[in-house]
Amino acid sequence: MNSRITDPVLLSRVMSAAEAVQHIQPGDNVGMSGFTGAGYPKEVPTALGRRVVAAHERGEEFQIGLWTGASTAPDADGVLAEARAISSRMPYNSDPTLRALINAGEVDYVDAHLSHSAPHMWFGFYGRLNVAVVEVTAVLPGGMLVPSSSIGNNKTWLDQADKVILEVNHWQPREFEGFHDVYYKTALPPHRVPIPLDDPTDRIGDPYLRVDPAKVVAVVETRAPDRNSDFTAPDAVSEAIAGHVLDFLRHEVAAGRMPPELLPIQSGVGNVANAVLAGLGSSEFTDLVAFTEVIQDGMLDLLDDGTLRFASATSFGLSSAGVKRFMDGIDGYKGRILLRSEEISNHPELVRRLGVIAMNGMIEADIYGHVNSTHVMGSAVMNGIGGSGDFARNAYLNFFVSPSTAKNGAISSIVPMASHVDHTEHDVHVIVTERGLADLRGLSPHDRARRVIASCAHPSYADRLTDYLDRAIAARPTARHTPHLLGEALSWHQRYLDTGSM
Ligand code: 0RQ
Repeated sequence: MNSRITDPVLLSRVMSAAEAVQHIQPGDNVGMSGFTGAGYPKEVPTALGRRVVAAHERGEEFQIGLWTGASTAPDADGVLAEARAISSRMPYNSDPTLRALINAGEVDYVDAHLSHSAPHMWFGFYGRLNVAVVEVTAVLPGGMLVPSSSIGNNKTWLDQADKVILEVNHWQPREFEGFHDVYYKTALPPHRVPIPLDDPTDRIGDPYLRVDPAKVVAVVETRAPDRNSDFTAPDAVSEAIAGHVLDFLRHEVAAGRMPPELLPIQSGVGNVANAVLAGLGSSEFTDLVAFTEVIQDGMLDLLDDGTLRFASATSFGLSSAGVKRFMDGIDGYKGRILLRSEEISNHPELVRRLGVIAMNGMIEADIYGHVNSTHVMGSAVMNGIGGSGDFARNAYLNFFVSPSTAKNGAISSIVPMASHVDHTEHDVHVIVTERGLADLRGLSPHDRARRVIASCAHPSYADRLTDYLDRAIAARPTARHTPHLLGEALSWHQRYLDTGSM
């Protein structure tokens, strides 16, 4: 008996990935596991890509709609993009090959709030899910599944799909059993009830995913690792940003607006986020908890040094060194980490009730406090909104962080008017660059604009931004609430486009 597959019926469905993908048909919507490069299927996407390429060579059309938890990896999104296998994609992508196809207009991308993706599936907003392809750590009798390094939307895909392909990954530690909390008591309006999670450490569901064995058409085995991208060491810019965030948290504690152990923290992905976490590790803060999406290396550091006592998330997003550290010390993390479905890890009701401190990256902010997290020059999507809206909109306190310039200083991250808005002036609390921090809470638009320019803009752009604001105020005697010189505002972006750099 295969030690990872102890259900005799499902053991009888073990086959190769090439055989398994015969169950996926052109035009199918396919829900795959995967979140920030963790827990995505490793064998089926490559086999599907080969099948699609062969079909295209025969002159046959073959594309699928691809839904996931969030980003996957080169051996999932990447191979399928290269095979031109994807017609539409939801709800988050960071793969560069797929990004290029989306921006070339060849793939329809639905960039959705991550907390919405599962409920909108249940509501029927996205149509039928034909096949689920889900990585698991082990298959237990009766269709009980030990999840792997992310949960994402797996519960929903397994539940809603007509057919299911399981990938059992022997690389994932068998000791994962007990690290997950899958809440099954979700209901549709008008029958919804409050989610019984009062504290980030609460366990409210089961350690297992469930699948109806009758729907499982194939089980594929693999030993391939997760993506495990490495982080770059914090540089002076990200350290300066982290320093401003930490000073501000101290200030909030001193003002009595937060307890000394802070409130549950959420941290976006990337190097700046990692630097903030590193800053927390070398600070006086202790006994923290995280209510977040992704556990990246910085959070593992905090769990290791005792700064963090508990982390609730939906996924890991570790470097290869981070994975080794986690696997070596896995028993010590049990009970201190819980992975949940993304409709729970990112749930607006929970984020609001727990009073989360949200920290996320941005592409640009405008002087009035609108934030663009997704679109370069207003047109080309970078990744997607991910969970940033789920957390920021409902947070007790949110930070948006970025270097003050991009592209070696050619672009200001502080602009007169954001070229695309993901988070509005009504939602954004604190903007941080390496220059400083602008606390926008309770300020009128003019005061916000002065503060953002003074605290966050790079010196080579600050005077021009002030000049813009002064002239906009002067030019709009009857519209001075958030005055703009519309043509000029967007010329900030046009100027860079005119250089031909994009
Ligand atoms: O592109 O590498 O080609 O030069 O954007 O920018 O500075 O490396 O920053 O990795 O933290 O990403 C907003 C994209 C920031 C990210 C964003 C270009 C820049 C570079 C990346 P190059 P940096 P980061 C949790 C929460 C939305 C989702 C989210 C993001 C590239 O934080 O995707 O928050 N957020 N999820 O050059 C032109 C500007 C630019 C710019 C940056 N003003 N103009 N290009 N860039 N600013 C995770 C999940 O939800 C899963």
